[in-house]
Amino acid sequence: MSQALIVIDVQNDFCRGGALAVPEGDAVVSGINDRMAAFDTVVLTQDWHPAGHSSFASSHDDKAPYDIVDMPYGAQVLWPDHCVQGSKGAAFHPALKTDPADLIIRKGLNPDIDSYSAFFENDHTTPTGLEGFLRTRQITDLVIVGLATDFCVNFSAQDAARLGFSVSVEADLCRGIDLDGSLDAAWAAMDAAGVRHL
Ligand code: VGL
Ligand code: ZN
Repeated sequence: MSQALIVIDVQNDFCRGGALAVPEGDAVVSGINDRMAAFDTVVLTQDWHPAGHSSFASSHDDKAPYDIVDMPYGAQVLWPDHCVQGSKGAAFHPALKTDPADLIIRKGLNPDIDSYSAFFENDHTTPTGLEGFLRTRQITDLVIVGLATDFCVNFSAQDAARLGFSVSVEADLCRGIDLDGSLDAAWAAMDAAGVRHL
């Protein structure tokens, strides 16, 4: 068995003072840094949207952040502008160790489709390429940590389990946004998909 650590979106905009700050987002950074040492393969993901991305409330008339709209690929929460390509908010948290990363995968680049998962855009079909990277390295087991538990961690973990990887999410190294019970719903959905968690 060969395992990889997948670190989801530990970026300034999801941490204190950021555009879409996750409560206690910063609290995961030092534990994630320590965890990296146990893995031969470390992957970081980076939410990386073009300005005017369709997931931003500001791109829609008469919509506010956290409203939900129907997109061709399904329901989409609208967010404050965040993780705009090249911005300080899109950069990794300054204390996150990035040197151990084998791969940095950027997602959310398509202006018309959001991408919570590290594996597929929110249409659940357009791949990011991460699956191929992991398979060509014969990786079978994934540990997933980062931000936010109920969105990008959740979607990544479910996709990984459906792709046949053995998946654990380490809850103490994740923090959630929790919109209308989304955190409990995310844990239930991950359980149903066969994701293990501590
Ligand atoms: C995320 C909302 C929008 C996340 C990214 O990293 O969980 N959430 N973009
Ligand atoms: Zn985003």
